[in-house]
Amino acid sequence: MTTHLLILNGPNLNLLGEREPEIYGATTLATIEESCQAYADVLGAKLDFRQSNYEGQLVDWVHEVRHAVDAIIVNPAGLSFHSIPLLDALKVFSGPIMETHISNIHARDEHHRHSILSSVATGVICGLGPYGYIIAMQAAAHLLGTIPNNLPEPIRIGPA
Ligand code: CA2
Repeated sequence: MTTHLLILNGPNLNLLGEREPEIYGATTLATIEESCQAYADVLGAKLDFRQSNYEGQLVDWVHEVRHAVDAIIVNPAGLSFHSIPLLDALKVFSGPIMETHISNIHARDEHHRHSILSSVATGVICGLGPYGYIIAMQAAAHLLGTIPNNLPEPIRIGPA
């Protein structure tokens, strides 16, 4: 069966590339989506890529897909630091959750350092720029055991 991945993006990420390029780079969210769709093809996976500025919408999406997708990759953006509703919604999902941030949140100011959502994430990727989304997809497929056989062993299996 085809692996189904969901990438969720939180508030303000629709503005990527427009402001604060020194922190978040110049790549737009549309370009990130294009690249993720291309990598989904490499993985033989189906990808849903969504963004919302509304906490409740993100919560609704997690509820909606909880039995339909195999892994969730989430950049919760500003919700990372206070959203108990998103934390609770993610808790009901039983597959891998890859929390992904473009910037290195640990190297930032106090407000941006502690994501409460990390406690329910299977893995956390940050500081790799938009490339982190690709790594998160790969890690999710690895955890699901669905990386295609035609990809090299270090990508499929890694150190044994
Ligand atoms: O590095 C990330 O991906 C973040 O999740 C981005 C959040 C920030 O609050 C997190 O600490 C780290 C901010 C998203 C705001 O998006 C913007 C987009 C364009 C210009 C300015 C902000």
